[in-house]
Amino acid sequence: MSQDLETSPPPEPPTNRPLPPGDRLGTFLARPYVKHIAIIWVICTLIWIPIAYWLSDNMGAGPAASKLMGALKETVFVFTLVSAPLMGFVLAVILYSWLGWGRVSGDEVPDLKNPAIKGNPIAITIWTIVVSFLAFFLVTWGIVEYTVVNNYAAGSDNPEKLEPLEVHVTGQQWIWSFSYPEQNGISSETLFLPHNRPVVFKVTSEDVIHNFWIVPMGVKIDANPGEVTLAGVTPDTLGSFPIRCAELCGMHHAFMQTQAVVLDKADWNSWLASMGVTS
Ligand SMILES: [Cu+2]
Repeated sequence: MSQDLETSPPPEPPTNRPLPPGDRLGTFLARPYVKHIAIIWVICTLIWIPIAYWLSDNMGAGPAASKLMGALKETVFVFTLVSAPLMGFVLAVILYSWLGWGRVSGDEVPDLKNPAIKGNPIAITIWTIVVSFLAFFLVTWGIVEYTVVNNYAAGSDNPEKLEPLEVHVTGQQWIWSFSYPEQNGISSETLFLPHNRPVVFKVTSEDVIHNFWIVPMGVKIDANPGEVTLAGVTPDTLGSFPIRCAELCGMHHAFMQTQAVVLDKADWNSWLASMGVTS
């Protein structure tokens, strides 16, 4: 028994102990799986970037129909882009764990040269600086973009400095209706808007909580019974755009949809004339 122990010492079990002092980073980088994970990391990150662009470009039912929506899409893209390396790293570790390490089985002893990177001050410092920089960048971007979006909502992107058009929006189970107090109070169940003129929506509800959402314009605000909420946008694209209710409001919530139609000056005036408003 004692002879056995002397001739064949038991193998050291797999360990998570820190690396011994010395060139810890060099030893870590020299491990074979570090190189493999790094390669998969780069590939996953590069694959994620076009996917992020596609997702941000296709959110909100087609191209942006206002500068406000353009700014929102840009922010979604930047945030996704900045998170791409982190996402790539997580995917790389998952893939390598599955395909690389997954083959260790039975009584095979795992490679003992792979203890964790615990206690490596260089790695901890790099990681802390990178994460702090990313967090600082995202907070700064968020604050600046919040101001930009609010200015757009207030009509700062209106090229001719026109007075905002006021539109009253009322949600009820399960339709939207719009009225135009400055145009003799005419009303409609399709939202007609003039091109490149800022609009202020005063939004309310007749019954339960709804949410007024002009998807490609980035306008989205609760419609509360007994309250008026405000939203604004300058539509900068001619055409017809979906409006949805974005708050579950009962049986036919999913059908609480209509259209916003953005008209050029001549068409806007003809629509007003067809409603009996003379300018
Ligand atoms: Cu609804």
